Amino acid sequence: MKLLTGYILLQAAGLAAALPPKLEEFKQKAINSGVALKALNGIALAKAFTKFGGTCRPSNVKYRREWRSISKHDRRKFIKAVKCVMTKPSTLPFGEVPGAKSLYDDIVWAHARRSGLVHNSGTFLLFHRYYLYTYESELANCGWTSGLPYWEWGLDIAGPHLSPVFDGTDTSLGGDGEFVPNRPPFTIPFIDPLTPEIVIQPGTGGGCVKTGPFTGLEVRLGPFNITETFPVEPKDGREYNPRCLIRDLNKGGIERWASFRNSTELILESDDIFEFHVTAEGDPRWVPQQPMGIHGGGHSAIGGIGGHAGDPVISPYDPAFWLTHGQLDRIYWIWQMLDLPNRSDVFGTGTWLNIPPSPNVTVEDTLDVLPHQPARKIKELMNSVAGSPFCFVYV
Ligand SMILES: *[C@@H]1O[C@H](CO)[C@@H](O)[C@H](O)[C@H]1NC(C)=O
Ligand SMILES: *[C@@H]1O[C@H](CO)[C@@H](O)[C@H](O)[C@H]1NC(C)=O
Ligand SMILES: *[C@@H]1O[C@H](CO)[C@@H](O)[C@H](O)[C@H]1NC(C)=O
Ligand SMILES: *[C@@H]1O[C@H](CO)[C@@H](O)[C@H](O)[C@H]1NC(C)=O
Ligand SMILES: [Cu+2]
Repeated sequence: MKLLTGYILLQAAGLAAALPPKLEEFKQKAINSGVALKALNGIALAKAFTKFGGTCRPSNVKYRREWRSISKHDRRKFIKAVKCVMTKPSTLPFGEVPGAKSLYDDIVWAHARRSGLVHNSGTFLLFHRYYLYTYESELANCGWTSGLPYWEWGLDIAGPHLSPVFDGTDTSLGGDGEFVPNRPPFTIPFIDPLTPEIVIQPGTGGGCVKTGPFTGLEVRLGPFNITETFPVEPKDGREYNPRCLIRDLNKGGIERWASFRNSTELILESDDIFEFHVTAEGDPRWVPQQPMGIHGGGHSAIGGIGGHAGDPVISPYDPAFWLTHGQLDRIYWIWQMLDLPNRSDVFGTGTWLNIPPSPNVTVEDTLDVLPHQPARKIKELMNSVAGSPFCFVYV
């Protein structure tokens, strides 16, 4: 690790003032194969090492790694920590969410209660960053003190069912759901009549996850009535409603929206937070032709409860949610770190698709992840190595 740090610092000295690279600087082959994205991650990392603040420094920064670059021994250790979070009792006030039995349920609820405020809104990227941090902190209390792993979708364009993330062994997050034949395609309805309907063909699963460490995982909260959830805290869905974890691995989600090319172009072609955010999230108001984005693409590669094909409000029930959102945050992080001073802003209002209308979010506004993390100003959450509270980088 010392060697790595020294190398990064050396690079940082040369790169600190460099302008962000442009699309033309990379060959199409490098973009499609992931070579370009890896290089961009390297530059972002070097630049991040010039941005330390607070108590965050090279000696205590957490390295968030791709699942494949974590040893099998450590993957088992990570899975053990996840199970520990799933075993710890709920700490929510008695009766508030009767279905929440474990700390993991509490964390799922933390997403559900804010769902109508933090999707297709100005807080989307940073709420989810803070949310990942919440989980990473609880994993640390359970013995996993390294960075939260992420899943590079581009590596699995041939099919997520072939991925070490989902191969069903004890070093994976479990296999695909049981195959359910003859399912109709899933169609995303759009508000704007001019947008094309997005049709997602069923993937290779569709049923309960029956292999790997999370076999028998009990999904308890939900389903939530989305009409009610947006924009207020949902009233229904809080009861104990035990059922299995459903997955539907689907390479179409990666091919169409979350390939190396899609992630790399997003980074290189977004000049400001408006472009980056609305493209990444596929906000139908601004990019009606591409209403999925890498975010929707990453989710639909998991499908079922893990994806928007299921119940997006409780998508964190799938242990793979965290790796998919880790990848989204990584792409955002790379984009930011290439030019952090100019990329520390927010775009959008405070409600889902601005329903009901709300003021523009500003960096002086606050975000929380109740009851786990206190309200913090959005501007404090911009820099992942500012120590306020973040102290992580992606490698
Ligand atoms: C969801 O909530 C809305 C608004 O309260 C209501 O009109 C609708 O009937 C509910 N749907 C279901 C399936 O309960
Ligand atoms: C995503 O990339 C693939 C190639 O990997 C391309 O065919 C597809 O059109 C891209 N999608 C978007 C939304 O740009
Ligand atoms: C980024 O910010 C610097 C000053 O911090 C400025 O000189 C530069 O022109 C900005 N670049 C862009 C692309 O806005
Ligand atoms: C909110 O942001 C939009 C887009 O940047 C801008 O056009 C609009 O004027 C802002 N509204 C207010 C009230 O500042
Ligand atoms: Cu979410």
